[in-house]
Amino acid sequence: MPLVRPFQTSFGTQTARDVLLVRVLTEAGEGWAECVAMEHPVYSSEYVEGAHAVLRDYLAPAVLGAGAVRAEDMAALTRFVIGHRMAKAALETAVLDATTRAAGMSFAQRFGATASEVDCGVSVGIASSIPELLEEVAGYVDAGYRRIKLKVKPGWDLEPVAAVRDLIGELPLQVDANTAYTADDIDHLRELDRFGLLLIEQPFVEEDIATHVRLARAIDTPVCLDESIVSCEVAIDSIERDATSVINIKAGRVGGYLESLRIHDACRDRDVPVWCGGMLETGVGRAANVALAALPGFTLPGDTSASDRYFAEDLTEPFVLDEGRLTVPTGPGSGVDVRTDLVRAWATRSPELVR
Ligand code: NPQ
Ligand code: MG
Repeated sequence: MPLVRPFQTSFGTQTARDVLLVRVLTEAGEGWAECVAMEHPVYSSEYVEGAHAVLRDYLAPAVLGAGAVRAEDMAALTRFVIGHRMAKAALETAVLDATTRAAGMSFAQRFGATASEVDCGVSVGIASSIPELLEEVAGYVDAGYRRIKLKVKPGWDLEPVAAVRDLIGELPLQVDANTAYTADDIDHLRELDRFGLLLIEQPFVEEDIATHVRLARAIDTPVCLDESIVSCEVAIDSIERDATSVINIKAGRVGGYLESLRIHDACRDRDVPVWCGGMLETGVGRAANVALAALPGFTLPGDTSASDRYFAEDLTEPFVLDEGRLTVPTGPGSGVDVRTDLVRAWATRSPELVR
């Protein structure tokens, strides 16, 4: 799916989203989900072709061979496959969609959501100049977004952050480095303290918890881990080591929404705020994210932007911003219907059936 504008991060520029959809057919009915793996393994080790292969050759056969299956059983059934959490998340979410739909229960109800709408932020890519960045940010402020997140990297940090802070006044602002910095940059990153940021997201490589601890000690701005948090256990460990004081929850990265609920609960027990990350989901994945973001521990606006932030036309009815918020779907399952005519028309390959 073409993006409405190129999205540049410290790991590259995306102009389109290659979306792997999973549909499960069960005795109780069908369920849909979206795999958040990117086309290339440049954000995480997972990527579309790899996720497709591991779903086809390992995950789907294991689940199909297990007889009656609930979403709650799937983590154990697929534990023999190491990693591949985005692929596992997609399969589990499709089953969760089928089973909750059949039960007439919404994702929001299943997750224990307490809000009927969620505050939305927007993630803003690296621009080719400061004036272009300001023009893009001004558009999002006009649209009503309640928090701005700037992608940063060495050479694109203090100047754009200063300019945007000037433009938006007190509006909440945060930055995301997607692992672009090293320990040598700690003194430089401390200069971000003067902009009153909500947080700095994932400055160092995902395996390097120790350098995040060092930065957290040196800087007033809260440090928030994204890529590093691949499970509830890692989340708890990172919190206990004071590497992170805020957590970005992305269901794909941690293996699904059920693991996301565990992370939410563990963070709540420890008074650590969480927010819902985004992976340029279509309406299929966005619906589930909005339900998750409606849980009480999600006290910061998420990257749960409106459909038109990324796509001119969405695979479901579009999510539309209303006073900087999105409405939590209330229908059964994810609460959205996949426009199968569009999926067929835009498909880059024919569906593959595993039975
Ligand atoms: C993040 N997301 O928080 C990610 C990174 C990201 C909204 O900033 C295609 C698919 C392109 C997933 C670009 C946001 C992507 C992507 C960036 C995820 O780190
Ligand atoms: Mg991030």
